[in-house]
Amino acid sequence: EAAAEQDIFDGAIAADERIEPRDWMPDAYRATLVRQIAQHAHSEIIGMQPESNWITRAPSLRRKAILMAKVQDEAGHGLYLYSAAETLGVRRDELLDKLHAGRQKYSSIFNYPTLTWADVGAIGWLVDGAAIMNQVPLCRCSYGPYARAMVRICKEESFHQRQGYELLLTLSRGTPEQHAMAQDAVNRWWWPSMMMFGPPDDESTHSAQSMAWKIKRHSNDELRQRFVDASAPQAEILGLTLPDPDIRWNEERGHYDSGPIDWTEFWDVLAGNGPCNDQRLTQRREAHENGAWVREAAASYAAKHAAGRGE
Ligand code: FAQ
Repeated sequence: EAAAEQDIFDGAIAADERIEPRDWMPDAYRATLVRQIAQHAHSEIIGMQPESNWITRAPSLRRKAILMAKVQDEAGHGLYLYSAAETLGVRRDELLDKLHAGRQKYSSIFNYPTLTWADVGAIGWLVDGAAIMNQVPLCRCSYGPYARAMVRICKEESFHQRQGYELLLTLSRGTPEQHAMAQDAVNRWWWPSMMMFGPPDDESTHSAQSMAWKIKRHSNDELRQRFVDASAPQAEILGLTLPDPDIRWNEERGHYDSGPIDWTEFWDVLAGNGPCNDQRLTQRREAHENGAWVREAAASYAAKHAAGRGE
């Protein structure tokens, strides 16, 4: 019978059909989805911290309203993604406990500091730009709830990317000091954004299996190349330089070439030694503890409501 179930699953994957929560699936498929969706959800909520650092210091009411909306969108993305993970039979509080204990990862990118207002622009342009490049193909992921969650997330991410681009363009065309601030932010965020796509293909432990299961549709290096190809001409329009002297158009390949990435830095950040790892996790744990009364009140309200209906 197990063999028959495996055949049905394999057939559905081969036919590009969606796997749904009640369908039989291999344990390893379920485990890899829980791992990836949890990491993704954690990234969204940890990712609120670097930008929220600037909400109180946004330079105008308009910029402040935009930034608040963006950070709230990220909380929303976290919620859709935790819900998608729950359809695989895990509980949200278990996932949060693992994040708080440092036993589940979140994206390396959120362990870097936001030093100036221009960082908000660089995050929108580069970090959200990289996120979209990686996430649009996830709308076609073989697991239904994850794929559907990604559709709305991607629409919101593309708005985020444009607000960052517009912010940087404004700074770049501003005073020489503003231009320099924009350039400095791009210098600091470029390489960490390149690392968001994950290790090179020959060091990516999960890629081959995830691609066979159609969870991932493209390899880490393929998506990274697309990101360079999209970013190089955008940088020119912005009047800013990407901090990689090897970036140049390669007529033969039909792609931009780029220079080597410092993978030691990437693995170091994953090991917990990035500039802000401790700060991000501490702030997250504190926020969770400070929110305990809200969870208790909600649970108690739900219990009272259920009792009132005689259920
Ligand atoms: N950071 O075998 P692979 C956002 C880990 S966007 C940390 O290649 P895989 C939006 C990987 O987990 C950011 N860890 O792994 C936003 C694995 O470790 P494990 C979130 C990384 O899964 C913008 C090991 O390295 N986006 O939040 C990273 O096949 C602005 C080996 O790697 C997503 O999560 C990294 N960068 O490919 C929010 C997208 N890269 O689990 C706020 C969904 C790799 O064995 C503000 N995820 N690792 O312990 C994915 O597409 C994939 O999981 C990849 C990694 C492509 C990230």
